Amino acid sequence: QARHPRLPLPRDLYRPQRENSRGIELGDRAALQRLVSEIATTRQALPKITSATPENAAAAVATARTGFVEWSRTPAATRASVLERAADLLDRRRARFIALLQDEGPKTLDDCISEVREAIDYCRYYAAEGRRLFGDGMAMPGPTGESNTLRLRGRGVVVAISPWNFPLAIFVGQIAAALMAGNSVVAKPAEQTPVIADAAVRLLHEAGVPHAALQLVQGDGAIGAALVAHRDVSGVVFTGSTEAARAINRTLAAKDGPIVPLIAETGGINAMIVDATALPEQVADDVVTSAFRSAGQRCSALRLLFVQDDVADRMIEMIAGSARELRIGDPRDPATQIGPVIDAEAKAKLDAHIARMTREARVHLAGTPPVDGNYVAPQIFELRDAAQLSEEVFGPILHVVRYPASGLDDMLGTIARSGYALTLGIHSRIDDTIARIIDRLAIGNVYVNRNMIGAVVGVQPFGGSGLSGTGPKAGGPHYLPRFALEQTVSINTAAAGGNAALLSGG
Ligand code: UN1
Repeated sequence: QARHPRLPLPRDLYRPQRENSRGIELGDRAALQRLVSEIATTRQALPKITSATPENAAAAVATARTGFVEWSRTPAATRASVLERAADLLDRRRARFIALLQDEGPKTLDDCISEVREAIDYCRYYAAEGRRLFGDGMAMPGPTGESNTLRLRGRGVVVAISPWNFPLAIFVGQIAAALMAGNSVVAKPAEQTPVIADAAVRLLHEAGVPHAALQLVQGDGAIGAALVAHRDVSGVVFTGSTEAARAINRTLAAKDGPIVPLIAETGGINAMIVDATALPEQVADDVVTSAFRSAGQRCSALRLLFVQDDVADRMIEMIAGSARELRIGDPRDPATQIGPVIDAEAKAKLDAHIARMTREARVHLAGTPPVDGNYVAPQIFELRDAAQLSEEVFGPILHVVRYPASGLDDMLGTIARSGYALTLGIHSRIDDTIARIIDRLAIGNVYVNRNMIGAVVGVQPFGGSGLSGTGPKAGGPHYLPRFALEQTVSINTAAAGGNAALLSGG
């Protein structure tokens, strides 16, 4: 240890504040208890939702096309007010949405509280950004005698395809952005979570989004593909698998007619690097949160942990010890920390991976899940080589690889070559090491000496590149413009009467 600097230990572990907007502090027991009672009273049986036909999908695009005309002419400030009203309604009906997220999600109470808050944050953030960007346009300084303005305006009908793992936040976030930018939207939620989507769309309509400007189309990937292939679609925003994003790209590329942009956020084999100077307690806490929270069903979750070999035994032991303590069970029980995975198919896939890893890797933690339900208990496997993990495994399964002090550059090469570039964790107390890693790896979201999930809207813009997506980052300043067309207007202001007021009130 002598070759590492001696640094003071922190008094407490750092846990990022998730409560970034109004609402329950997770530590406030009384408020939490009130919320839990309210959730119980609002709980209803989940209604059955039927899938759309391809004809329904085509009709939705046609309706959205007419809806675009009125909505795109609605002043940006009015569109922003509608989103703000939606945020207020979500806040007021938080208990109802939490019940839906617990039942259909199925998500833990902590995850539900965070998710409703994130949906609210998206509405408010895009409303605020929209007021700033879509108001009067940007005056471009130039020669006298003319005015030059760069304006943003809607593209047309945007198809929004969202995942089951954030059935409210990402669903609402995509729609809010597309609407704020002046588009009409045809939303296709994941087929696993139709009820939450249905409730969210009703709320947006109630908040003032015209029905024709927001159409909901329920169904599986084939319905999504039909929407993407429709000739009257002007943009696609997608969150889901890398494979599905590729398929969308191929469909868009093969279409006759206008070139249609794709905004995609996909998966990752997200790594965390822990060197010998890292603080073990902080590492254990952050690894457990990053790998196992939400049952590992976040695209941001940690999959591959690289630990410097001289501290690896101790680190792994501490991580396994903390993971063993996690409470796994019914997501409606407020004490539950890990709920079930999304469905039987997901569980079967994860179980098959666990069986393979049990044969091919060293087992450090092999939890046993409750028998009834789609539960997968946290697992920790040590690999000889990072190449043993070649694709994203979407569940509470952590893979560990040891690296020698001299092997940092090789390891960075391995991470870079994976082609995924979504999230990265670094635990080190050597600034040069941290800087070298950040510099070498063009990964979308880098988290230093903290956990690597739960990006906060407007604070930690989220998204990656390469196999992890196209950008721009959700919840960041460049997101809305990508949903819009740019229009440069150059006016001769020296002409009789001048035309300087032409663009006001946009
Ligand atoms: C996803 O899981 O599809 O930072 C993306 C986070 C979340 C991840 C959302 N914003 O953990």
